[in-house]
Amino acid sequence: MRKIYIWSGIFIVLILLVVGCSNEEDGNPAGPTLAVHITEPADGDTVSFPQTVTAEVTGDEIAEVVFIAGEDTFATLAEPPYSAVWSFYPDSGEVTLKVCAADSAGQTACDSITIYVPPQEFDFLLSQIAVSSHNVYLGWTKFSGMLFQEYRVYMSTGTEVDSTDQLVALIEGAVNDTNAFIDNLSPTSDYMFVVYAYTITGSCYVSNQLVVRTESVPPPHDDGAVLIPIEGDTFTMGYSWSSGGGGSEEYPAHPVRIDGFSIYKYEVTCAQYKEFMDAGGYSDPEWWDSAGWMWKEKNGITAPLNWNNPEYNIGEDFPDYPVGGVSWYEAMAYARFVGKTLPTEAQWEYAARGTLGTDENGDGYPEGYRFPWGDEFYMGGEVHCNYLAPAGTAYDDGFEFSSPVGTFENGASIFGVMDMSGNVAEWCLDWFDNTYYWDNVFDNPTGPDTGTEKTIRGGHYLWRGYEDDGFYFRTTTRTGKEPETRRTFIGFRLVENY
Ligand SMILES: [Ca+2]
Ligand SMILES: [Ca+2]
Repeated sequence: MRKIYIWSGIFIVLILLVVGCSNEEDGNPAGPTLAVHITEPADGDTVSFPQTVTAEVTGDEIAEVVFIAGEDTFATLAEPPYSAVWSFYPDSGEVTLKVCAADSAGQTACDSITIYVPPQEFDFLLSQIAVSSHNVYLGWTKFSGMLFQEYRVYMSTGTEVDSTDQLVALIEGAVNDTNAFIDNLSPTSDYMFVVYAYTITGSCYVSNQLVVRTESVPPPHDDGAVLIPIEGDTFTMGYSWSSGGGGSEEYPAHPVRIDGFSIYKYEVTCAQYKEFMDAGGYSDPEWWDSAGWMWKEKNGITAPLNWNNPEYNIGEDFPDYPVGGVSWYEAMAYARFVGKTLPTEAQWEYAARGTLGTDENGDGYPEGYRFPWGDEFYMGGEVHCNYLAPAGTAYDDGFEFSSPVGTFENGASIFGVMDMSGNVAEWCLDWFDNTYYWDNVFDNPTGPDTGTEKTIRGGHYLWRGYEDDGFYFRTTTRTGKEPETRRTFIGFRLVENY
């Protein structure tokens, strides 16, 4: 009997406790206790990637659920379903997989399991995508299941290659870049390459050793261009005219000595450029430098901007028109294709302004012309170049966009070079620097050693000139654009140096 009394007493106490809890809930609902249970994968499982991790989370007002593998948080979810994809391989071995939840009251709960990551194998294959006489474009396996933080490409001229050899490419923090362009190689030579790939946890994978034989140097292509020889001389470069103003980047006028060279009479035409395209110019690394090739690859460039777009005068239907829509890289690739180069800014300016006129700034050398054809934009009341002017007026040149090269015969420079002002603006070889003239480089200046923009000269068909007497079409006008810039109104011509 006594035992019965005792149990009855405990029973009564329990009922009181439960009732007491119920009363509290009415005033401040706390809901079910926060709890986390990982349902996929199971404790002890061997996982594969990508691996889906799922958890059951119970509780009230769950604020966030965090998924952690080892030290790495790979997902944070605010709402159910609490399921996340663990994408990247960690190092092989046992890994603690943890899911933690927090509610709005600040309570937390976690569940953790131990899973096994098997050793990962992938075919880390290094191969040659393209090769020329002086460079090679390499590519290797892209393995999206593993997070790489660094690729290192080593090169050797021996029979083995490893990480003690010359490091020729270092790709950091860019897990998606699995290419390298190695330049400055010798023709018809054997090179051996290997790639070391480092994961974010420091593991290293090593590719196969790849032997590459560079090609022989191909002969330059003959594009049939008319070249005008220009004798070496000293001329005034930059701005010094007392009237008409000028940009500060044109100051100061200074004497410059130029060696003799030949320059294209016309801007490079669409017909000429098509020969480069038809010869596989865009897929042959022979004609490209590293920056240009990687820019082209990254952007999938296979033709000039608006090539064969009937709204612009660029493409197969416009053989006699200047090619536009080319970056500085494409202009340089074409130049190498024909064994020539872009003019230096000094060569360009000399071919445009010449050595006639007075010595206005007293440096002992004539000023040359303000425009290729003379000192007045509308000399003789005529239009001398393709620029932008209202249609149907006396200023109109008759072309909305570009015009066939050499259309404006009265616009020739004293050397007979055509379209130096107007039609398409023209890339030059030099980096652009608006204070470069203050360096007063006298002998064959080639511009600053580095920069962010390449020099562009001559003005183009979308620049106006009728309101300001052709201010932007003067032979001294300078501007610059990043080498990757492509505009339908920017083209180029070339020079041959002796
Ligand atoms: Ca025009
Ligand atoms: Ca031009």
